[in-house]
Amino acid sequence: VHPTAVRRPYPIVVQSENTSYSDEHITAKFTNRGADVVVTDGLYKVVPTAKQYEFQTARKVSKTGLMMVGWGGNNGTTLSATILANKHNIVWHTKSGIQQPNYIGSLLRASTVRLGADPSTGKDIHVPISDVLPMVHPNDLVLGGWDISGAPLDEAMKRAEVLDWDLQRQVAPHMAALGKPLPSVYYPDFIAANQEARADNVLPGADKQAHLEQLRADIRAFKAAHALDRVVVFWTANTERYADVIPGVNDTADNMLAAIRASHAEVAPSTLFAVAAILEGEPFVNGAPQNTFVPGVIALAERHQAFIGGDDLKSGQTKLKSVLAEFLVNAGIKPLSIASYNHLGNNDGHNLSAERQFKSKEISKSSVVDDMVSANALLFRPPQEGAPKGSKEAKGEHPDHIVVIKYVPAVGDSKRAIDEYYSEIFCGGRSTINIFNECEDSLLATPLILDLTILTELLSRVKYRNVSGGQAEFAPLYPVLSLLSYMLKAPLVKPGTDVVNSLNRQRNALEAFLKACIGLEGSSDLLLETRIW
Ligand code: NAI
Ligand code: DG6
Repeated sequence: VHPTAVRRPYPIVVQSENTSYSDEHITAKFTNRGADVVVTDGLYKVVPTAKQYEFQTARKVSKTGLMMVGWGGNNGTTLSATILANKHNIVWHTKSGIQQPNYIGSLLRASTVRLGADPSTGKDIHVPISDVLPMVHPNDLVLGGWDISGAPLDEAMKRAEVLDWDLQRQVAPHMAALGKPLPSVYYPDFIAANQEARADNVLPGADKQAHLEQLRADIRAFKAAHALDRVVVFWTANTERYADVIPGVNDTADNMLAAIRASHAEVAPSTLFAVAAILEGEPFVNGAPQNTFVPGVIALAERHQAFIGGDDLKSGQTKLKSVLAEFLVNAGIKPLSIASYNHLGNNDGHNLSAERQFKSKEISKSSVVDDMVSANALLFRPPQEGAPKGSKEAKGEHPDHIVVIKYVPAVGDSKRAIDEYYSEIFCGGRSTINIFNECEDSLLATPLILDLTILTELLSRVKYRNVSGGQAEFAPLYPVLSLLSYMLKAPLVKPGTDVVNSLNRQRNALEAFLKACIGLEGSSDLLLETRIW
C-alpha cells in the first residue's frame, strides 16, 4: 500500500495544560494573537491583542457519503475509480511498468506539517496533515450522485478517457457495481448548448419546487440506505453561466425560497442543489466557478447553520499563479502583465467554449492576484478616494491580466497551459518568465475534491468558544468555510471579510487552525532556537 493511502489510528498526544482528551472530544485552549492598527497622518499606532478561545473536536469521524453532481463526468468518474483502485489495491501496467494506486496530489494525505523538534537531536518532526486530527479516510467515503447523462459509471469512466486502460479494465466491474447516476436537474439555459446530447437522464417537468423536493429526497434516501452520519454534496458538474442577482428574487433567504416556488428563470441547477443540501442540514461545496452562492443562498446557510464552500477547484495554472504572483510582489518586483492561455479537449473544455460559461471561468481565474497587488502600495497605486467612479484612479493600479481558454478536442484531458509574467525590475529593467505546463486536468482536480470533502466533514465536527468574549457554550464554526480556500480559485468568505488568494497564507491558515484544535500555537518558521546563542 502506498504511504499516502495507509490507514492509521489517531497518533498524536499533546501533553499540555491547554489540551485535554475524553472519549468523545479533543479540547484545546488557544490564544489568538493579533494587532489593532490605527493609521493617522501616516503614523501607525499598534496595539497587540490576545484573545482566548477554546476548540472542541468530536473524535468520532462521521460515516460520510459524497454525492457528486456531475458524477458521470471526468472528475466524478476519475475520483470514483481511483478510490476503488486504492480500496481494492488494484495495481496496473503502464508502458513504463507497474503502477500502484495512491493519493498523490492530496494536501491532506500526501503533504506534511512540522509538529516540532525531537529534543534529543533538534531535528524537525513532520506528520501527514491527515494525522493532525481524526479525519475520514478517502477509501471509506460512500460514493453517489447525479448526472444529466445516464451512462453507467463504468461506461462514463471509459468515455472520460483519463485513466490507463489496464486500470480501467480492472476497476470496471467495481464501477459497474456503483450503477448509474441519479437523474438530475437540467435547465439548458445554464450550460453550453453543446451539452444537450448528453442530457438523457433528467428530472421531468419545469417545476423547480418539485425538483428541489426530489433532490432533498435523494439526499435523505442515500443517507438512510448507507446509514451515513454526513453527506457532502459536491458540484463537479459543468460550469454554468452566472445567474443574475435580482433584488426580491435571490437576495435574501426567504426570497430565494419564494423564487424556487415560483420556478423563477434565474434559479440555476447548482443553486437548487445548494439549497437542497442546506435544507437537509448537509454541507455543499461548489467545485465550479459560477455564482451558485447568490446572497439568498448564503443567508439560508446562515439560517440553517449548514456548511458551504466554494468556488472552483484550483488545480494547476491558477495555483501556480497564486504562488508566482505573490513571489514577485513580495520580492518587490512589479508584475506589469500576466497573460494566461490554455487549451484542452475534454468535455469541460467543450462546455467552456461557449461564451457565457467561459465568462464564469474567466472571472474565477482572474481574481487570484488581487489581494497581493492591493497589499503592496509601494508597487501598485491604491484606489484614490474621491476619484470619478469607474476611472483608472478609482480602481487603483493593477497588472494587465488576461485569461484565454481554447477547446482542442485532440488533446483530450491533457491540458496545455502557457503563462507569461512580464515584470518591472530595478531601475527600468524588465523580466519575462514563461511557464509551460502539460498534465491531465482530472488527475489534478480529483485529489482536491477529496481534500475538500474530508476537510468539510472535519470542520463540521469542530466547535469553538470565544472565552474572552464570555461565550459559555461551544458553537459550530461560521457556515462559509473559508478554511477550504487552498483548494479553490475564488474562495467564498464570510460576507464583508477579505479574500486571501495567496497559496502560502491559505495553507498557513489551515495548518494554524488544525494545530490550534490540538492546542499547538506559534510560528514554526521562527525557529528561534536556531537563531540565538
Ligand atoms: P465534465 O464535463 O467531464 O463533467 C461534468 C458532468 O456534469 C458531465 O457528466 C455532465 O453530464 C454533468 N452535468 C452537467 N450539468 C449537470 C446537472 N445540472 N446535473 C448533474 N450533472 C450535470 O467536467 P469535469 O472535467 O469533470 O469538470 C467538472 C467541473 O469542475 C467543471 O465545471 C469544471 O470547470 C470544474 N473544474 C474542473 C477542473 C479540472 O481540472 N478538471 C478544475 C477546476 C474546476
Ligand atoms: C481550462 O482552463 C479548464 C478549466 O476547467 C481548468 O482546467 C480548471 O479550472 C483548472 O484551472 P487551473 O487554472 O486551476 O489549472
